[in-house]
Amino acid sequence: MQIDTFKSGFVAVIGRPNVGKSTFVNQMVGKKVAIISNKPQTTRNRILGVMTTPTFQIAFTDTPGIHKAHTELGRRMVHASYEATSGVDCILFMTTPLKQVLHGDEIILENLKKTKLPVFLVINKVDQLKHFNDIDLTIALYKDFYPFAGIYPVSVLENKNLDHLLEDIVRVIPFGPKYYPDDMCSDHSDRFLMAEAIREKILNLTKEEIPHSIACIIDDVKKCPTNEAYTDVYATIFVERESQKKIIIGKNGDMIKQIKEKSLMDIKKILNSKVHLELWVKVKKDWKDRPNDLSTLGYTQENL
Ligand SMILES: Nc1nc2c(ncn2[C@@H]2O[C@H](COP(=O)(O)OP(=O)(O)OP(=O)(O)O)[C@@H](O)[C@H]2O)c(=O)[nH]1
Ligand SMILES: [Mg+2]
Repeated sequence: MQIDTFKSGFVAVIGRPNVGKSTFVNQMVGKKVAIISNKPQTTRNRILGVMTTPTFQIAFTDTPGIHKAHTELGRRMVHASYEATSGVDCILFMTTPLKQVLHGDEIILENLKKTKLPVFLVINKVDQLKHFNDIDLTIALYKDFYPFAGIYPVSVLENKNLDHLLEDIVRVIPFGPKYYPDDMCSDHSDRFLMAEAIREKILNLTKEEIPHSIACIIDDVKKCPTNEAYTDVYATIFVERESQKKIIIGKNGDMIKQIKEKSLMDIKKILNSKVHLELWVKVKKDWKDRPNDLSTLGYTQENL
């Protein structure tokens, strides 16, 4: 690595929930560092996703979707997202093709007006447009609203136009050292990734208030005492109400069985081992508004 030609930098990815921020960071890193779902507020923590090539290294920070928070957890998530925009080299503001500037986007962009950093507008999901030219309207509206350093209509799912965006990110990041080792993709522990994998399965298998009401922690990870080839993983899923516990367990335990089977596939890959997974479901009433519960579940100001 030659310091005078190698480039390295930090990039925050922010935007409303569900616009595709985590999908984008995973795509850039080439590995799943953040969970994805079609439910808003999937990501709850800042997650570092490191992309390393022979000529540059970019540390992306995936962030929770910025929304009007109604709970203490929500307020902490939004705070964490704005915090992620300091100390970086550039900011990617992600939105989707729209016929007007959404109020949620207006609020984020008003906040970004304080920054002197280059802000790139990334309009994701252009694959959903009936006519590609319709994107011109979104571009015109957003351009009037904020002095973006660049505008990129992209489709992360179809890998469309991401190369242009990447080229421009590399242009704005400075020459510098490789901050992270080649094999480091994320800053989170295996326990975090496993808990998130379980939460992702629940997000994708349930609806209405359940996705927002669950939290998951890994209680223990140890070698199986009777079979060395296996790792035993013990996890607890927390819900807010007794009725939600019933839904998570499902009729004859069908739902928890599905959650377990789908989670196991990811957990085996994370640990690179055969796994016995034990899942428990517990009720922690209104945990999203109780600072002590938020700490127990890992949602502290520092952790987010
Ligand atoms: N059609 C289409 N869907 C996409 C694209 N990128 C992401 N999605 C979908 O959009 C949904 C939300 O994606 P996420 O990456 O979880 O969105 P997010 O912005 O991280 O959401 P939060 O974590 O809630 O803030 C998922 O269903 C993705 O599959 C895209 O380019 N095209
Ligand atoms: Mg996300």
